[in-house]
Amino acid sequence: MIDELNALLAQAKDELADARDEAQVEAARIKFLGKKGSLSAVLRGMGKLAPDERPRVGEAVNSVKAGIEDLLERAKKAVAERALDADLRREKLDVTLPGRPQKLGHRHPVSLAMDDIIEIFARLGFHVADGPEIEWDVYNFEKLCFPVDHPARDMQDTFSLDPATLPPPPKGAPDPPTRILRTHTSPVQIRAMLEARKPPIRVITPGKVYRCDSDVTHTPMFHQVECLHVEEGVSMAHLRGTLDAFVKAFFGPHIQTRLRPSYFPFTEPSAEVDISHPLCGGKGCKICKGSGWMEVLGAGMVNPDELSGVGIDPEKYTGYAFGVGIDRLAMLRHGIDDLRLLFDNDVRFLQQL
Ligand code: 2U9
Repeated sequence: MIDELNALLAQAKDELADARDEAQVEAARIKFLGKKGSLSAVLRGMGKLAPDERPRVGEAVNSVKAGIEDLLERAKKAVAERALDADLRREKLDVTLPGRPQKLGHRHPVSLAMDDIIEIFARLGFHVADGPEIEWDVYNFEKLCFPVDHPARDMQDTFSLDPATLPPPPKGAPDPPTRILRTHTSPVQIRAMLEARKPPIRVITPGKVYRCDSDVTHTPMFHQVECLHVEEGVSMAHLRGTLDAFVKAFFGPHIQTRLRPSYFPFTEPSAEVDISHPLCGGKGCKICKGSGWMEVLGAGMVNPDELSGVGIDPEKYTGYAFGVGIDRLAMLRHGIDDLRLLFDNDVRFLQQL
């Protein structure tokens, strides 16, 4: 019987040496140590032994059982180590490989244009003023000499707000006061003049403005910058010089400007300002309809009634002002033909710029 037990141990040793996975180890455990396994079969035969043989065989059974348990434990460990080795080989990382390039974002073309404009005017001695986007009708229209029946005052053209939610109105506001989304940044110029009181005033007002309009060339919100210079002796010549310096700094030294007579309630005289088309170099193309020129700005001498409206003597001081859509400047710079592309936030489009 002892030989039988030793043979069992030897057989377990051989089989477990070849075990390739946990399932084979488990199968060997059931085969040798299970209830219906080989060792149990040997134990069942012990009843037939002479009583004096039993202790020796019992000891041998225990020793073989411990031996097989030890073999099973080692086989389990070996299988686990081999599996780990295989995993590590499969998932091997080459830490010397270069990393995957990360896509970096960048500033929006309108923000870039706005930053450039602020920098250009800072070099010309202008400071930046900021104001509320929700504005009083009196600052947006009245103080800028808009007649009461001007179409811009119509609800079709301007976004109005509920007067019940208003904070206290400014001095001189009509009754009941009307609050709107500013349609231009000119009210910031009015506020700047009221605050500065005394010229010289050189200020630019970049920011968001709102109009009820939406098509290929108009969005309900767009960005504008206005420039205002009030001082003794300021003339149209200063306006032209400043415009020219700005356009050349923004688009390049080869860009020409020309003024055409126009009308705005807030300036007199007023002009529309064209620049030689940056994309065709002034030669004429489809976009500029063959003319070589693009209209980009509005400008003029500040209406004297506005100066007196903010307590500045129009007999002593004069001023020029101009306004330009920043989105339009960014479009011209990048050759974009649909304003709405700037606001769709399609990263594939923005990445090309
Ligand atoms: C004060 C007095 C005058 C600002 C001006 C324009 C002409 C003008 C448009 C250009 C494109 C608006 O964004 S746009 O649609 N602007 O044509 N703006 S003069 O004149 C002022 C401003 C403030 C006190």
